[in-house]
Amino acid sequence: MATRRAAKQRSRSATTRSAGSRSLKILVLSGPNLDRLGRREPEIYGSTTLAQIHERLASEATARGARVECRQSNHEGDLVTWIGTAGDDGFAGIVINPGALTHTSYALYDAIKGVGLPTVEVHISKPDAREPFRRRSRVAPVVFGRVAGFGPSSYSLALSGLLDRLEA
Ligand code: DHK
Repeated sequence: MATRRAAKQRSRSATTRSAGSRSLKILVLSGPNLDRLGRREPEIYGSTTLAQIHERLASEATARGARVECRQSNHEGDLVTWIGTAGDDGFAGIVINPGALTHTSYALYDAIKGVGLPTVEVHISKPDAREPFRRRSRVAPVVFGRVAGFGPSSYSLALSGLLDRLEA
């Protein structure tokens, strides 16, 4: 009896382990100045902090049987490196808010194109309705979707759309 219980237990933990390793892992990146969310221009970006956004994404991913790893850097090179190694690191897709690098970075364009993972571009605000320089996104041609203007929910909508696509 004890032996059967032990065998059942072993098989359950194997299932859990393999379900865990099967679950989709998404890389969530935020670029320059997004570490200041909650304090930075609250009339544009709101009062939610990046840590709160990350917590919400983690629970939304868990609810869908997926996982997120959330990172922020003020340095373009960090983002380029993280994107470039995302496939090798087992990520199935990327959600990225490149901050102002959206409008300038050919390096991010190349990194996203090169890694070949489905990527969603996210903005908290609606850049098209702001200064003219924000109307151009350098990464737009290499992402499969863009979400902007929903405040912190932009990240959640992007994650949801990415998981829908990966599960399809
Ligand atoms: C964030 C930034 O930091 C800006 O440079 C972009 C984006 C817009 C956002 O809305 O999340 O222009």
